[in-house]
Amino acid sequence: MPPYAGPPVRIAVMGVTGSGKSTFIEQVTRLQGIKIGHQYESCTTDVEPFEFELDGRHVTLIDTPGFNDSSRSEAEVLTEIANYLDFTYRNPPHLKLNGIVYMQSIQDPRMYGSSLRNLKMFKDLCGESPMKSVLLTTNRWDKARSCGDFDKAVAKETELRDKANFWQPLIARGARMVRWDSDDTRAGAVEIVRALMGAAPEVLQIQRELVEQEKRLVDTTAGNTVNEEVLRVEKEYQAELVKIRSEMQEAVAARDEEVKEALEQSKKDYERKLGKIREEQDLLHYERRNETRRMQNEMDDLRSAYDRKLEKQLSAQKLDFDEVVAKLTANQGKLRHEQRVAMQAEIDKMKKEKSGKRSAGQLIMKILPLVGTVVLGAFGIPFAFGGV
Ligand SMILES: Nc1nc2c(ncn2[C@@H]2O[C@H](COP(=O)(O)OP(=O)(O)O)[C@@H](O)[C@H]2O)c(=O)[nH]1
Ligand SMILES: [Mg+2]
Repeated sequence: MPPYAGPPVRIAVMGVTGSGKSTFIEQVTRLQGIKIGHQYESCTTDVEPFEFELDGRHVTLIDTPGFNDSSRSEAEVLTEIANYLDFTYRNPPHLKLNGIVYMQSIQDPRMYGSSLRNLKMFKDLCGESPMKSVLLTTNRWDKARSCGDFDKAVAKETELRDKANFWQPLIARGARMVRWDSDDTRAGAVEIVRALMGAAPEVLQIQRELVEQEKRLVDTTAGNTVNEEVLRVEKEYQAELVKIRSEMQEAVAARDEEVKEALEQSKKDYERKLGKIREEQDLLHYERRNETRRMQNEMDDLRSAYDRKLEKQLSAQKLDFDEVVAKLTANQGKLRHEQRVAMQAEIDKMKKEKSGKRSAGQLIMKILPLVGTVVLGAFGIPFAFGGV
């Protein structure tokens, strides 16, 4: 087992499409094959984790799609992000985020509608608590310099910091603002990741809502924001259809075939758009509880089948209880503090049993989830890897 210098670190990278999230991740991780966008296409359509090692720690950077995605609706993007955050937090080992890098180009002449909307979604996803581990990161300073726009960029930075509808409320709640100055591309990006590595893992508001409160997506804060917009657009389309129908009656009365045909086409377009809106509503109203229960049950079944098989193999090995305890104790210095404490508790519990009831196999079954198979193997505990 690699002797990591601390617990694993998970950092999400968020921001509008084209802000430079994938570029940032590529720079830090030096991983090949990360899709970088050009012009207006959106490359990151899925939530995607990228793993690497930094300062002896296992770090995962999670690339996310922006809410201004050119090919997908807000409901689809939110579903994608929510599913990932839900699944990773709901299931063991209940992963949380240590921090979030929120990327913003300093070259945007002003905060566009899409930037503000994306920021609103970001606030809704995070909620109140985790702002301490948010780094509001500005990039494209290299471009600002080369275009002679550096002073303008600094003014923009001040505006982002001070304005109530930009970052000021986030900063007031503990978010920090940093520059990712691409003149020292990798070093700067690594410093940003480092600044978040010490932070304790936090649960995002959307994770609390979905997992702890078992809400449907539409009933979460972020889901509600998307749904309000979906409902507004639905109303607009329906009003258009009413208008088209009455205009059609007039065209029929006037026997104007050309106008009638154009209106027919228009009607079809709006009906298609309404169909798309319904799909978005279905996504938001989807009853997740059933699905997550089913997944949980499947995982539990798999686990107990695995446990039964393992227990059988272990008992067939007729291990000596005292010998296993001695090996575990001799090696405990290699474990993290909390693993050591939990392991000792299991040993003490088993020692309280009458000597006939003490089982090395059962003890191993208890210790296994705490430290993993590889570690037990490294401790010299005879272990059944094959066939399980
Ligand atoms: N000049 C400059 N270009 C950048 C910077 N960051 C990203 N880009 C460019 O911006 C475009 C979009 O970047 P990408 O990483 O795909 O954005 P994403 O949609 O947020 O993942 C690409 O053409 C990048 O090369 C930066 O700091 N400086
Ligand atoms: Mg991307």
